[in-house]
This record gives sequence, structure tokens and C-alpha cells, in this order.
Amino acid sequence: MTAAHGLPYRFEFDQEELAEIRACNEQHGFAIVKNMLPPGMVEMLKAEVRRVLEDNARSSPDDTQVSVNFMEVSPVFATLLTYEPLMCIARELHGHEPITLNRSAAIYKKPGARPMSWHTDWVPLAHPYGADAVLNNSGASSMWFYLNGIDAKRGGLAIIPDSHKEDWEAPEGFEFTARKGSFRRIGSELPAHDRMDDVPGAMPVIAEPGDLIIFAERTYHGVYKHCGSVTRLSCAMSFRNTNYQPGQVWPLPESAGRFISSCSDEVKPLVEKYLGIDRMWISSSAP
Ligand SMILES: O=C(O)CCC(=O)C(=O)O
Repeated sequence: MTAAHGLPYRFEFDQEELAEIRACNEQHGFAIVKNMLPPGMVEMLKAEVRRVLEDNARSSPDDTQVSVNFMEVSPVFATLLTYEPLMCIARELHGHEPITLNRSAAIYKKPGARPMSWHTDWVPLAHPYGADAVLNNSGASSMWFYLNGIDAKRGGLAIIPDSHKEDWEAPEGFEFTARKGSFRRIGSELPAHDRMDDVPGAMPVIAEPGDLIIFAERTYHGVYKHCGSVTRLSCAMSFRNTNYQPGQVWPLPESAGRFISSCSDEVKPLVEKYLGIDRMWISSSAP
């Protein structure tokens, strides 16, 4: 495969190109792996995202529904923990150190959905902090499947290559918001910039159903307005090194406990240190 989208390096890979995938994610904060999932699995996962989120989506005026513990409630998604082509990549991203499931998600996005502002998933561990700060300070890279494919017209992802570096500066003409969580035009009063197409250095992520999108926890990203006609369905997981010591954490949620108990002996090493997520939890002191 060749370089694309005007970047002077390749960022799309075949699943066997493990070292190249890892190097691209480390150097540029993202990578795309083509044809990661077979079409049958893509269809099953679409049905799972609908099963988990569609009832809420139908009864809610919100344009987007999110599950923040999708793997716990989707046995189909959990089968990917034994899908070797994917797990080879997960292990490679973590230098073949022992890894544990960090978190998972699914998103149901209706046609017409508004854009999501630019942000980084990384949150400083500055008291008071929540579960997102703990889980997004772990060196985990998100591994997303956009099951209908994505581009700039269908509520796709936009990213800024190289923005995962700690010394990365806001794009020209923009300034960071509090704690560098996002950025906005200098002089703007918006809480965060929500246009994807006018930010220097930004690019749309273009992917087919079954492609895997990897990005680092600090990489700045946002989402285009969904101008397509089909509900955008996506799901993701991330892993962290098992030796990550988060300090304070929340009590294991019941659903996470049930999920861990339901896992086979083969999968147990990947979930024994899984924390689940409790978004109501707040740190009680500095870490
Ligand atoms: O909707 C998406 O594709 C991206 C979601 C996102 O930015 C996030 O979960 O941090």
C-alpha cells in the first residue's frame, strides 16, 4: 500500500504488518488496518450495536447513543478477545508485555447528528478526577470499528496526525481550552472548536466496514456532522499494560464482575484486572 491523503508516510496497513502498525501509531498517533474483520462479523456487530442501543435511540431525542461498557453486554463483541489477528495487533501495540482489557464502547449515531468537537481522550490525573482520567492515562490506544465505513460526509472521524505528542502545540490560529482538553479559534467564545474541515493539519479518516482504526489516547480527534442517510454504528475496545497502577479506583461494577466470571479460561488473563467503569466515581484525594 502507498501513502495517501497527502501525508508523506503510509498509515494504512495489512493485518500482518505488525511492526509497521505499531511504529505508525507510536510516531504519528494513529494507524488504519485494512480488512481486519470479515463481512459476517461486521454484520453481527452491527446487529449487536443495534440490540444494545436502538431502543434508547428510538425513544430519545438525542442524536447519539453510547454504551461505555459494550463488551460486558455483547458476547459477540467479546469473541474478538480470542480473534488472533486482532489480538496480535493488541499485543504488538503494547510491546508484547502482559495486557488487560482497559475499556470498550459502542456508538449509535443517527443521520443528521451534530459534529463532536475536537478533543483528546487523555485527562490529567488532577484531583478531583473521574474514571475516564484513570482509564485514559494508561497508555491504551483505542481500537475502533466503524461498521458502516466512515468518511467526512457520514459522521466520520477527523484526526490530527502527530497531535499525541505531549509538546504538540495547538494548530495555527487556535488556542487550547482548559487542561488542553480541546482547542478553539483564538478569540472565540465557543467551549471547543466543532468544525473539522478548517483546522490546519487535520484529516478525515476514511475507512471501509471491517477496517480497524487505531489511535493513541492523546491524539486529538473530532467527528463530522452526519450528513448521510444510514445510522452510523461503531464499537471499540482498548487494552493497557497489566502493570499500570492506577492508584485509587472505583468498586468493581456488578456488570463488570458478571462479565469477568463469564469469560473462558482462555480469556481470563485478559480480564482478571479489568476494572469496568463507573462514571459517577470521583477521586477522594490526589493520586
Ligand atoms: O463518535 C466517534 O466516532 C468518536 C467518539 C469519540 O471521540 C470518543 O469517544 O472520544
